Amino acid sequence: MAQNKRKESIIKLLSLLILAIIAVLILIYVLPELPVEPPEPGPLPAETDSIRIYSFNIQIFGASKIAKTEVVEILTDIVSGADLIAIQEVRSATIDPVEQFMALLPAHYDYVLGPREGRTNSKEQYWIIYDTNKLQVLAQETWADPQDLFERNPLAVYFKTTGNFDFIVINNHIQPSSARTEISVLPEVIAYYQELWNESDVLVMGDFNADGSYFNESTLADIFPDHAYQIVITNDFDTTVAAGDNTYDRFIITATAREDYTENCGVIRFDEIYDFSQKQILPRNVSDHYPIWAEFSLYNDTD
Ligand SMILES: [Ca+2]
Ligand SMILES: [Ca+2]
Ligand SMILES: [Ca+2]
Ligand SMILES: [Ca+2]
Repeated sequence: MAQNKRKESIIKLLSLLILAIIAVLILIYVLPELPVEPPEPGPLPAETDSIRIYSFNIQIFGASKIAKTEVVEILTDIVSGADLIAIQEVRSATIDPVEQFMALLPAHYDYVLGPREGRTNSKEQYWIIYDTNKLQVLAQETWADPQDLFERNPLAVYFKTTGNFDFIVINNHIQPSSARTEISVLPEVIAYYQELWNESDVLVMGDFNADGSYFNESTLADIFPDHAYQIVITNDFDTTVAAGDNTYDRFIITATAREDYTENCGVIRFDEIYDFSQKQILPRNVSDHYPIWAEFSLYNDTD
């Protein structure tokens, strides 16, 4: 009997020992392999192996806007969160407001400013601000618009990054009253710059006025079909500060940029990010549009 009991306790001890060894092995080999939940994607800060590209209709940027300190504080904060931001609606007879704003940004930001565009006295310029620590301009051109279809001819800029990602940005402010005509020409503009610069990745963005009474948004995918493009800012986003729900602002990429796109995108709700109850200004004094953004890997490009 006593011998049986000793046998039992030895078996128990051995089982415990084996369990302990298995537990240690699990700790050493299995746990480190378990996937860690990725952090919630948010607009800030960008990963170091990726870049955040914004588009923003800044609404009548000129001497009056640069004089509003609280507005400028929010604008510089938004722009500082971007690696590249394509801005629409610079309206100024002089370059002074642009230079004053640039002087408020960290010194490693530089910019491209397009010519004054528009058929009437009200002229607008496209403005692209970018982080020179990550990006370099290879070429730039304003679309010549041979058939005079655009109120404001799109601005195309060819960028290369510190990674292998190189791409073309096309910045647009589509005229609301001829939204369908102008948007329909964009694939032709895209194809032209793809050939000119031998670069297939094109990011087309801006205030397209592609919703509401100006444009039937359900037809956007007919102009930018899925096999050739990805509409990143889809019809369900609200890009307007006003109470209505409209996707006026758009971010569309060519198919070859899918490999570069990290699937992170969004709208920057500055009316929720900043505490306007402590300010003398309202969100609509900043702009009537929210900035939109999408994130791209610096190292996945194959073309
Ligand atoms: Ca490329
Ligand atoms: Ca919509
Ligand atoms: Ca809205
Ligand atoms: Ca690519």
